[in-house]
Amino acid sequence: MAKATTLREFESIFPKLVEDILAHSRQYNLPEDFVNWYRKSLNANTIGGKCNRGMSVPDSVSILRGAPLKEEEYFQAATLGWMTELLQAFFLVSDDIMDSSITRRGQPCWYRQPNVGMIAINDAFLLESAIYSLLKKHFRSHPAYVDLLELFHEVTFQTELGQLCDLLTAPEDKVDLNSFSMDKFTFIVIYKTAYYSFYLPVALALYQQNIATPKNLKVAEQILIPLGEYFQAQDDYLDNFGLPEHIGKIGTDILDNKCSWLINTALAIATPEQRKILDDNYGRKDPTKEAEVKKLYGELNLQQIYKDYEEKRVGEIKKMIAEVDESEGLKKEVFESFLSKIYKRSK
Ligand code: GPP
Ligand code: MG
Ligand code: MG
Ligand code: MG
Repeated sequence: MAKATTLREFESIFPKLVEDILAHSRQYNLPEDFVNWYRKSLNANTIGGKCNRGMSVPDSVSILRGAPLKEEEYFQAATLGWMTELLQAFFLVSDDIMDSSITRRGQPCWYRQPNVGMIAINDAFLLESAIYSLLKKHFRSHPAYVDLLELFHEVTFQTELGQLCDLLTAPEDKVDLNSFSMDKFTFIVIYKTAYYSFYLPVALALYQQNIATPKNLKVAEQILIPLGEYFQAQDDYLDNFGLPEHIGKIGTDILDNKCSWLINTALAIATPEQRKILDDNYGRKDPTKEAEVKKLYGELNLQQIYKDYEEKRVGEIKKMIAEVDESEGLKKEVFESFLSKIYKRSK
């Protein structure tokens, strides 16, 4: 078994990348005050998470190589990992504004921090630009440079489509629980979460190793998309049942009228009386109404239903992993390692 990277090891690469990004901004004679703002935003929004996505790139690369990575190889793989974390930072800063969220990673959301406000929108764009700045600096001469560039663009587009569906199924002023369904949930989460969180890190590792054959990419997609679907069901579960001090964020899905895993599961089993409680209280910007829904979620025993769903899903995913064809250099262990990072997570 290849040795997994540690958060400390992975984080030790980031300061160097920040300096690369800032050096790019200095090429345009950006005044030093503004360079400092950019540095602050890069550090505040990219560091401090679990880095599961980012660390999965060096972890996958070392599994694919079947040997520990030399310093330079680790740096390359970790750089691709940090690019996925920058993409995530760009999405989270934006998502927290759209979801009117309060906290993220145990801190006030970036747009709620002193003197930031809507400058956060431009900061989100700058976090995205940082990806391409690093890609050019470190991968310009890699044979897969154009593929890597296209992959980031495509996955960003897919995520934006998913976010669009997430927002359009959750209008602020009109609650209609009939418009929700598990099929809609599935579509939303595949696009808003699974591609960038699961497919992207493994596809990057395959490109970096020059083994991104059409077959390997397809197999990776077939396993990682269901894995991402399961991950977002967990996120929705934790939005209500997780402890804010533990998950670092305060759930907003009920207040925000989201087409989440919990509401879809509740709708499928609610009695007519319980359905009325949901119709009257879901998606209203009112903490008392939110509490009614939370109470009902408990009464419906959604915790146990979620645990059963988790076991079933993970069983199916393990079965798919067991069938992976390793003939073109892909390894089952890439998927086993990713699954083990999220199975039964509580944050
Ligand atoms: C997670 O949804 C999805 C994203 C963070 C993608 C956002 C995409 C954009 C194009 C901005 P979520 O709102 O459930 O996440 P969280 O619970 O972390 O707020
Ligand atoms: Mg959100
Ligand atoms: Mg959201
Ligand atoms: Mg969520």
